[in-house]
Amino acid sequence: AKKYLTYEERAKLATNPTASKLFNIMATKKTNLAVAVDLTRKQEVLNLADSIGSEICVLKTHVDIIDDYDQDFVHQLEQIASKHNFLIFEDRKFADIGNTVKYQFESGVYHISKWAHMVTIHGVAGPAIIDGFRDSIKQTGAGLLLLAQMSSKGSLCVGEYTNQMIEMGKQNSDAVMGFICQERLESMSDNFVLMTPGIQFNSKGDSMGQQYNTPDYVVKEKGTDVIIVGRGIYQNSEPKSEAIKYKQAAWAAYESRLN
Ligand code: 5FU
Repeated sequence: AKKYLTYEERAKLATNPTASKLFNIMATKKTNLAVAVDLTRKQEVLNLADSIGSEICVLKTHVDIIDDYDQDFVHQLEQIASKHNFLIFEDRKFADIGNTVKYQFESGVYHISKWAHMVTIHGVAGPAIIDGFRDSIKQTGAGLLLLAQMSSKGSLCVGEYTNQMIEMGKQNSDAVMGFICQERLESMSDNFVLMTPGIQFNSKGDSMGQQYNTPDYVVKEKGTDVIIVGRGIYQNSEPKSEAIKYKQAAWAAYESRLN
């Protein structure tokens, strides 16, 4: 059987500052729940963030789906994040050459590098994509999450590609805080945070390829660290009490795997 360390112990092993910070927040707040707030009006995102902020370790955004995005949105979200002690994760899925992703990260409408504690990147362009983030994250300590596996049906992030992503993470463990994945593989060392989307209690999937598992399955059986829940929470009529249910299930799964 696998030997699981506590999140406190993992915080000490982390090689990226945001990974360490996240493990500590999880341990302090006793939550390994991240919420994907895929709402399209800024006030809706902010209201939900404030209402569930005490229950989560991370709030995941797709800022490019917000119709009325502006600088004030980011400013307010940062205030809510510091009030409730959670981190902001922009799920941008950067995938281009280093020089282009540097512009996409730092410039344009969103200036993601100025406010995101972590962002996702694909490895299709090869490991030099990471060089596009280096200047910026040297200053901020932000973390990169490598997409090692995806939740959707027919995903091509499998097998040897997944192994290469893990290798890319290990070769760049100062910048890389962890992986987006569906399972803990033996080669994923304890300094990395493993985050898993595709989580819902009441559905097996949607009509566009999404596939769902339960918190208990991914954290206890598959050994990942943080569950990412979207529609299961923000589409519920009582998002706060539903968030508490996911938080409790994911935390119980974490505690039971330690024994
Ligand atoms: F990398 C991934 C992935 O493999 N699957 C995902 O679903 C990211 N996601 C994101 O998690 C996706 O873009 C949504 O923002 C979120 C899942 O939302 P749901 O409503 O819980 O399906």
